[in-house]
This record gives sequence, structure tokens and C-alpha cells, in this order.
Amino acid sequence: MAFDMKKFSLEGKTALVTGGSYGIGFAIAQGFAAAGATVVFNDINQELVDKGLKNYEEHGIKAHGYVCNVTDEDAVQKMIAQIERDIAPIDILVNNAGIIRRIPMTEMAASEFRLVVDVDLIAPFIMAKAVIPSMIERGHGKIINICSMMSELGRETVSAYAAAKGGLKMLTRNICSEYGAYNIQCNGLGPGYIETPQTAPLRQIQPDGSRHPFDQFIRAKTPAERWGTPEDLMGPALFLASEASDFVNGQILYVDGGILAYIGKQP
Ligand code: NAP
Ligand code: GCO
Repeated sequence: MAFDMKKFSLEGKTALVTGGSYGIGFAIAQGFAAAGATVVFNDINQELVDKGLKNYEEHGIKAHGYVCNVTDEDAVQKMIAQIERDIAPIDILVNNAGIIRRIPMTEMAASEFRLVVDVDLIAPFIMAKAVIPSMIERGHGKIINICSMMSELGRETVSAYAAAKGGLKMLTRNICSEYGAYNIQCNGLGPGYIETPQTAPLRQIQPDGSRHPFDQFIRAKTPAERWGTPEDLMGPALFLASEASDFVNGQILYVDGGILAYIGKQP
């Protein structure tokens, strides 16, 4: 049977990308728009939503922006209902919103640890819980959780983030297990080290003009010998959002330039 390339189309689909004003979420939403989806995004305040709307407009995309803190379950339930009234039910959810706090574990307040887990793990639970009932009613749905290298590996100062992203990998597998029978596919996308504001501190040029030691470290750990860009995630995200991946469920697709496969370049 010939493959129908229309399986990669998102025509007629409504996609919600959390924290999609810029960075990885914005790039993923751009790819969805190119495939025909109606793009909806939220961010934590009106200023960021306005910044996002301007960003989308500058890229020729008519997006819809909502102010919502994804850790607030009532606000999320209200936002999803508002989106359904304003636009349509959500066919594709990308749990992209995330934060990181780089603090040595023994110096980290439990409140900081909780905040990271709140945004990076509990919010994806809240968001998925809000969209799944309507996906069940309509007989299909796609949920993409933005995981991380830290879903598989640890490193100094990111204990809360790694715990959250490791948990997000298992939440992904559990949503697959619990709702796969309703034709809902829940997969993770695991970016490697990507050039966004979140990693800017790790790429800062040193006073002597040299690359940040962490920048040098990551280039030695990556077969592609470069950082990823948000655009590197567009194709893999589109695959997971489209009918082309209807029999892919509970998987984490790593988009890391080969980091997880590689012991690293000899210094
Ligand atoms: P980013 O530049 O920090 O953008 C994250 C977005 O999420 C921002 O718009 C942020 O808004 C928003 N956000 C944060 N907390 C929120 C909340 N409570 N409610 C609603 N929106 C919220 O991050 P990024 O680098 O694009 O990363 C996006 C996702 O990819 C995150 O889940 C991150 O963990 C993951 N990731 C990143 C990398 C990387 O190397 N960059 C690699 C692997 C995975 P504010 O600006 O107000 O915080
Ligand atoms: C860090 C980085 C990473 C990236 C990403 C890697 O401090 O190690 O921020 O955590 O954000 O998650 O996949």
C-alpha cells in the first residue's frame, strides 16, 4: 500500500503549546502551523503572550494566545473551556512550559525543588487531565511531553529538574497505558542541549573571549559537535503530532545530535 504523505498533515487540527511564546515551544508551533494546524499557546503573563503573538505574526502565523499559569488547575480548566468556545477542542497538546533551577541539592530549598516539580511534572499532569476527556469523546488525541537528557541522565545542580523530567518520562508511559485504547497517543520529545534562553547561561562567552566550559563540554559530548536549535525539533514534533505516528505510543524520541549514544570525545 502506497504511503499517503497527507498523514503528516495537521490540516483541521487545533494544537495547544504551553509556554509557546518563544524558544522550543514557539519552534514546534511554527512547524505545526506549516503543516496546517491552528496554533494556540499560553504563557504566564499578558506581556509574554503579547510578545508571542507578535513573534507568530512576524512569522506569518495567526496564533491564539491565552494567559495561564499551567500549575493552576482551575485556571487550566477555565483556559481549555475558553479555547473550546473561542476556537475548537484541543487535538494536540504539547506540554512544553518548563523551568529549571541550577542549585547544588544540599543548598536547594524544598520550596525551590517543589516549584520545579510543579511546573515540569505536575503541570503536564494537570494539562493532560484537562484535555483527555474531550479527546476520548472525539476518538483521537495527541499529547507530546517535552522531556530532556535529564529524563535519562543526572548532573550536578539539576536534581529537581532531573527528578521532574524523569517523572515526566513515566507520566508519558502511563498516559499511553491508560488512554491508548481511546486512540490517544502520548509520547515524549527529548531535546538534547538546545540554544534557547534557558541554556544561555551555559553558553556565555568568558571574559577572555573563550567558550563557556560547559559549552565546550557539550560540544565534546555531541557527535554533531554543536548545540541543537529549536528548529531541529520541528520535524520530530510534527511526526509525533501527526497521523504518521498513530501506532507510536509511550516512547521518548530523543533529538540530541547523538549525545545519549556517545561516550564523548577524548579531551
Ligand atoms: P524557555 O526558553 O525557558 O521557555 C519556557 C517557556 O515556558 C517560557 O515561555 C516560560 O515563560 C514558559 N513557562 C514557564 N513556567 C510557566 C508556567 N508556570 N505557566 C506557563 N508558562 C510557563 O525554555 P526552552 O529552552 O524553550 O524549553 C522549553 C521546554 O523544553 C522546557 O520544558 C525545557 O525543560 C525543555 N528542554 C529544554 C532544553 C534546552 O536545552 N533548551 C533541552 C531539553 C528540554 P517565562 O518566560 O515566563 O518563564
Ligand atoms: C542543564 C540544561 C539541560 C537542558 C536540557 C538537556 O542545566 O543541564 O539546562 O537540563 O535544559 O534539559 O536536555
